Amino acid sequence: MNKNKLNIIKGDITKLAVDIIVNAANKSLLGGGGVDGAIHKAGGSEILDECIKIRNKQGGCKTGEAVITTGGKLKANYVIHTVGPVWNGGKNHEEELLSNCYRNSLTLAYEHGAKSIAFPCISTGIYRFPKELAAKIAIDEATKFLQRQEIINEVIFVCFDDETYNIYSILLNDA
Ligand code: AR6
Repeated sequence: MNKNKLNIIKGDITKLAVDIIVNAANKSLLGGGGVDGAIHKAGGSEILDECIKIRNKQGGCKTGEAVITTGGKLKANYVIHTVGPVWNGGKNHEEELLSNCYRNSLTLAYEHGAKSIAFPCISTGIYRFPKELAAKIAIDEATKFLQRQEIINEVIFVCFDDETYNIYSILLNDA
């Protein structure tokens, strides 16, 4: 039932025409490399301006939490910026914190009436979270969320490389 609401795409998240895309940001909210750099570059300065306002108000964003800005020049209406955990061996609540990223982002998307949302594979780049474990957490949180509401009807996992795409394909086929 929920399975066809979960989709995977290989490619660049900045190109997607969905209601909301999620950014794998850092606590400063001031941009960075990886998908964060790509989103700010494609979306333009309006996104950074709103990030700075949020930062001035609440002092950045804690790990596992999420904030929302305009999508600027992107096709997406909004960007949700969430801060994934840095993988440090797995004994520093990394799994729980990554679950929080997905759950808090989905909650914020729901509150903004989004029907579709696309996620990058949070924490699996510069922050070194193991890819398969991260994919299991992402699928698990999205599945649980989709079961308890009817506003969001499409969650897309955007995989940037073949290895990640294959991991999600196998996990979703087995689910
Ligand atoms: N579209 C989709 N996925 C992408 C794109 C893109 N355009 N570019 C990279 N990825 P990362 P993190 C994938 O490193 O590990 C930043 O500097 C990438 O292959 O972007 O959460 C922030 O400011 C990987 O699978 O994010 C933070 O300081 C995934 O996106 C830090 O990196 C996440 O990789 C966050 O590290």
